[in-house]
Amino acid sequence: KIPPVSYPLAEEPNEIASNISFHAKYSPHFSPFKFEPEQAYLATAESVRDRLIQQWNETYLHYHKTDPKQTYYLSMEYLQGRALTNAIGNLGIEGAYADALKKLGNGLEEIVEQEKDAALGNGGLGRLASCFLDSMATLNLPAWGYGLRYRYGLFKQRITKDGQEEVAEDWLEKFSPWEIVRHDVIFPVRFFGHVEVNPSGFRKWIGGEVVQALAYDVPIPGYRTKNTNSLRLWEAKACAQDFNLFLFNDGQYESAGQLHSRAGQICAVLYPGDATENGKLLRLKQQFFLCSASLQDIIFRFKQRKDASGSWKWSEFPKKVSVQLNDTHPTLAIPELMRLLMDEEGLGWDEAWDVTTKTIAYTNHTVLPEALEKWSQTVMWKLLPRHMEIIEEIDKRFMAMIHTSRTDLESKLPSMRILDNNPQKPVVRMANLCVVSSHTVNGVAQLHSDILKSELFVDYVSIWPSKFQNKTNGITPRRWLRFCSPELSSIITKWLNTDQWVTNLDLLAGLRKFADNEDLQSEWASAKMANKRRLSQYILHVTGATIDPNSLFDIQVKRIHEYKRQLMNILGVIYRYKKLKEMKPEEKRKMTSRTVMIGGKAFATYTNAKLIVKLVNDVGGVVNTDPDVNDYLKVVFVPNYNVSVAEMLIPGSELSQHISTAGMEASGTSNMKFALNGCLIIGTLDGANVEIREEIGEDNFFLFGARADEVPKLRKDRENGLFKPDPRFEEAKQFVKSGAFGSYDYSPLLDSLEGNSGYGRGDYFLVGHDFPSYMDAQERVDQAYKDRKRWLKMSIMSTAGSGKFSSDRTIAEYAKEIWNIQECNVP
Ligand code: DL6
Repeated sequence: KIPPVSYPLAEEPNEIASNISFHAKYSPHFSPFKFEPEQAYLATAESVRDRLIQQWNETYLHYHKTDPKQTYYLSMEYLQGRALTNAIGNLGIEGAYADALKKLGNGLEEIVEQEKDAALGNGGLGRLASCFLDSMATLNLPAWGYGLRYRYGLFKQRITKDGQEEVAEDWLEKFSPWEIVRHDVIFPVRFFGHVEVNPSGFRKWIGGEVVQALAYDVPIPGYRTKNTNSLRLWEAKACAQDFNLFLFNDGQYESAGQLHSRAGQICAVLYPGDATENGKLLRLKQQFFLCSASLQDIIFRFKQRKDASGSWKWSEFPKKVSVQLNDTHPTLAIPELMRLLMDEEGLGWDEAWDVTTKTIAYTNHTVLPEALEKWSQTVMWKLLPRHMEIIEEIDKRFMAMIHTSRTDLESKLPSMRILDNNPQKPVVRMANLCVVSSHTVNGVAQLHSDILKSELFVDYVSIWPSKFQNKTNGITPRRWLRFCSPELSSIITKWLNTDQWVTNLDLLAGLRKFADNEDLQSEWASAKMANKRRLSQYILHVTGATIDPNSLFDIQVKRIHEYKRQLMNILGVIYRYKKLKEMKPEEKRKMTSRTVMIGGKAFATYTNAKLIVKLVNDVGGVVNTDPDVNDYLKVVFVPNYNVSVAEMLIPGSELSQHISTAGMEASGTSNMKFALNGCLIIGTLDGANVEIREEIGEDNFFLFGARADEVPKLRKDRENGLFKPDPRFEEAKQFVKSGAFGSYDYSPLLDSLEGNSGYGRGDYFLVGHDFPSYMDAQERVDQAYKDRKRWLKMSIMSTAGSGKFSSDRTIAEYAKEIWNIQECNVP
């Protein structure tokens, strides 16, 4: 119990200014007497954090006292982005802080720019987790996130003459004010070792190497609510006694600190390269580290709350705890919960299995075969021998169930089993383990969930039909409209006559009836133009390219992957460039002027993705310096795409490309962010595009390409030599081959579009098949853009139809239909 403190939280600008100065003076991070933007940012952040800590403590105490059922979201990735704008926005104190900073001689905009993105994620899956945290707090749900505190997170992307270069992103270099280390929250996590059986048959995992998991908490404030939840990030460390003083004094410095250095590797980077055995082992260690630390913490809290209320039973655990696995990365939570319950708490198999399967739910985020995790049994036996015993037992019992009660499925068992015992390469199939052991499995958009039920998990559906659900993804309207586009937000508030849309996004539908209104259209156009100007400045700053805010801003930003088909985009641009070069001046003048922006990171070892980055940059280098076309076309590669870059790009966008091969993008979430910001979509019927199109109306969506159910036949046709390429496609490829964009060897990329079959060959992603309809859709875009009134109407309709895609809706569905948790308002 801390004695009462008197620390008035400032309310008005003068008090806030003095509070910021207090932090600059008494919690300085630099030499004294400096108050430059960097220091001002840290002092401001600490002043905001004081408030959050107060709400945070009250939230924790309230949850502790009322002991509601709580959800724990386990994710290897979070893309939190910057926290300051979000925190003051959610607390409703932007104005007061802006005024206070002005009094101190600083602008809020400049101060927020000082913050580095917390980039502990890779793409949509990580950002989804962060949007979910925002919604959980806003909906007053007792729900926490668990993750890892990567020192470098995902790499920083630099663009050089050779394309992408990866550099460590040191977001913690100069201290993050948004995390608080909890020295009292620390759990041991074991690796390697062996299983010992005592005389009474009890099994125990002993020996090996033990590291400590230390908690760092990040406050997650809800929008205009007192509830402030936690994101608990684990850091791995070794103890002082693990440091070998004897070896050190003997001059063997590296050996002396070996355990410390091994512990340090666990949270060094997200997705370390896994081409080597060492790399694979490290990834598995990371996954287990997250699962073990989080479950020990969850069990500790369960017992602590129960101890306060008297007697309790383990059967109550699923009534108080729900664990959501964000993809298969945290699958080891299943055998770890079984182990903790059986070996540490003394439960029998049946009781432990009952508790585990009632507690854990699994979200699938991909059907791509290479992304469905399979771990080598050899590596697993080495690192986690007790868990492998448990997994074998789950597999054995699953087979026994099929043999006794579902003999019709016996022929399917080889692919349904958790263990694939192929003697060449025995593996554990993590998705199968999740499906067998979770009470609920969900996909992330309707089409994706349908594919899970009809293809990937079809055989399990016949055993457990009600286990499978859909939860279409969503995005937080706070970060992705209210804060990143304040101008458009004010217009929406004015026309809807309420700002309640920020927490009830369905209200946006009220804009539909004004979509033709000239006043709204003109206000809308000027807000979009202000955002385009701001974006143009940014592009100039980061790339040196001058772009015209009057041109159509056409953006594709996402991880670079062949299935996302950035290659189709750039081939389309190449064709456009070639045609512009061939046109007479009067023909050119009829063309819609475009600025095409492409951004995204390519995984360090993914050769073709890196080649795409290089090609886009090379095309930009030629097009942007060609006076023949410059008034009509610019091509920019936006470097180091991350959350704060997205906050700049999306409000200024007019057209965005979501053009994956149908059936391959589970959902997509940037499509939702763009549509919410009044940006029109050119896209395939894939992932959440399908639902977006339904909501905003098919007239407001530029559709093209094959449907998911046509894809298998198209691939077969291709294998049988039945594909006839469109001349435009051939011309674009030929232009690259001719050396128009330099002499770099693009043949691996171009070759992937040739041939008849195979993943990565034979145009598996159907770029050639979809290219003509893509180009036709682009033609429709050009025509629509010429009709300003029509375009503005479509833009307003996009925003108006985006209500469904609030993560508040998604999280409310998870809470009701999967987690069975209720809101718990902090009084
Ligand atoms: O559900 C979030 C996000 C989806 O929007 C994307 O469509 C999907 O690709 C992504 N999945 C992953 C998993 N691994 N892979 N590939 O990142 O999840």
